[in-house]
Amino acid sequence: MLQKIEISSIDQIDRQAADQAASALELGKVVLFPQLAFPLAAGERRIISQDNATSDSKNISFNPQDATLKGSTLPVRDQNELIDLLTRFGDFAEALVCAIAPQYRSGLARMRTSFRPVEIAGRNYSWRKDDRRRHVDAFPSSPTQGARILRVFANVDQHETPRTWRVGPDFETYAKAFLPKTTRQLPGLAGLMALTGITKSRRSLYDQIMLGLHDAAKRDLTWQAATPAEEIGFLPGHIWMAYTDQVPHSVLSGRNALEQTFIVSRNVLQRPEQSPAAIISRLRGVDCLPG
Ligand SMILES: O=C(O)CCC(=O)C(=O)O
Ligand SMILES: [Fe+2]
Repeated sequence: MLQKIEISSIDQIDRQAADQAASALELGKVVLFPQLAFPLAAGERRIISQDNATSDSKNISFNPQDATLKGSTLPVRDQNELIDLLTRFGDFAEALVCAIAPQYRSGLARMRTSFRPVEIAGRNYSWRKDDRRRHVDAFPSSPTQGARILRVFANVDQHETPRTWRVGPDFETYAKAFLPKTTRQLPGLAGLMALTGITKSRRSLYDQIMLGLHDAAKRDLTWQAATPAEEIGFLPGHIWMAYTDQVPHSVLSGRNALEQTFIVSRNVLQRPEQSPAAIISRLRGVDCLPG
């Protein structure tokens, strides 16, 4: 479930490295760039090493669409520096994605950039928010209608703390285990939620099923314990990315990560037949994508 690409700068990505990375991503692997560090300036290192998040938020996030920062208790001057850092990381992540999959450029939307300062191990979460349980990503208030969730991460910890993930099994195995546990959406509810702003757009059958697959896995502690996974330790300096709507993943420990979320439209995928929507539609015997 892991594809390593040994390059030390984005410029070094040639056709072969790009193809290797893009196919691995669409086949549901985590793509790791062990030599491709995201360098920090001295002032940025200072921001990262202080106590950063408000106690009830697990992330500080920057929304590039309206330029708002959420979850930070830093003084205003440092907040501006953090916004600069997150913007620079977003630019870096976007350049990396476009270098490995130039065809994504026309279908790529840059969403939130987050800084995840707080140690994962030993915190308390509700089961639905507990990313220490394996899951595929699905956003309750932001339906994608079949577009994909691509995320780029960097471990920027200054004390050599790895960020440890567990990944697996493949999406089809995961979907077969949990599809029977997903529930139907009440008729009329999707329209009502969109109308009242509970969701930003209409929750399609695809979105409903993906949320069900997310929740059912996190609820099932027996499955969590019994299903084998591959453990990966991402070290400071590592950059990694994955279609997190496709790779079952959990994070066990680590602190100080940067993350950039992209939404990738279906029509730029190289292998749409490997996507969660195609696999779910095949297993269910119905087309789960909207019109
Ligand atoms: O913070 C991480 O390393 C991953 C957490 C996660 O599963 C998520 O943000 O969806
Ligand atoms: Fe996740």
